[in-house]
Amino acid sequence: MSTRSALRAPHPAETTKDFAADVIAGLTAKPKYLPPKYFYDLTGSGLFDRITSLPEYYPTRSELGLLTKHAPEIASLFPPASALVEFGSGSSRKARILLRTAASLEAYVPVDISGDFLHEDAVRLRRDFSHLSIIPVVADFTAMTELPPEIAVMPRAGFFPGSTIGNFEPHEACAFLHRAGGILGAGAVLIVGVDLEKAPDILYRAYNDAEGVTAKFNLNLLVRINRELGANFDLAAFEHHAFYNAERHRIEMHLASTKRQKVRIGEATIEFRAGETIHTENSYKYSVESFQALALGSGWSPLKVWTDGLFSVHALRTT
Ligand code: AVJ
Repeated sequence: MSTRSALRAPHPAETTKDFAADVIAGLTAKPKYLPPKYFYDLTGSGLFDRITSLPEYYPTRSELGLLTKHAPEIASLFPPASALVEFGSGSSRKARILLRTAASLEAYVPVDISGDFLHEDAVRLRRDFSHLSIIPVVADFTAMTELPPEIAVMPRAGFFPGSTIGNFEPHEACAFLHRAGGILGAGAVLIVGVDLEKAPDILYRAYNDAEGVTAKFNLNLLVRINRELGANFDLAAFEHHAFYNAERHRIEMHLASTKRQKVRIGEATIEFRAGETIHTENSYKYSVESFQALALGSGWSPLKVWTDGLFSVHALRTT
């Protein structure tokens, strides 16, 4: 059900040591921050799954609707006999919509950091799409530099749904698009899902749901730090804050300390002022035009875009 990670265990490469180092670096920085990739432990992935079906959280529903409605047209843009490469495939739920429609595809290459999940999913994909070569790649898609040799001679299409690109700073999104163009090669097509800028109250509600699932998802980072790094965060002394920063076109999520307090993480002690926050996530929002401009500056020409007024799916071709 999730865009990027149905229930999955952390990748073995994502060691406790990296986690500890990233947490200490983020919490000793000014202002304090934590990398959003750490949201997705088993509990966090489950909470994100629940977010995707909340009435206020429109992106997943919108994108699934757009992919379903426009699948034939999207599939018609894939080069003949091509391989579809998905960056951060999770459960492949969205790719399946395209795989069902795109008769011209020869291979599907889901790239994900979670090997267990990927290999389980590959078994199901081979059963459901017996005409396709299913070639899972266990990798951090932001660090991936090459494709499997099996698809070396095939033309490629790329797929990056879920508005995961919104987690990147715009300059990082540009760098990712550049690298994706290099990996996919000349003549490649990229299908990318991008959440749209819209009335701030709609954005606000999508990250401040009535049931409090997003708050739980955000606070779960502290639960995870307590459990995995032996910290003593008092969960009752931190609050979920999410708001739209219109100037920077992004939703910001923070965890705000309700009082002056000290928290111990292993050997380290971190001090909080009353009201001080840990910045846990940015979710950038684009207009159709601002995303097309970003793509053009990153080696991609806009081919076509589909929107429902809330969310956009872009088709790009390497320039
Ligand atoms: C998975 C990064 C697209 O930004 O909307 C959902 C994550 N955070 N609710 C998003 C998220 C809070 C989501 N992305």
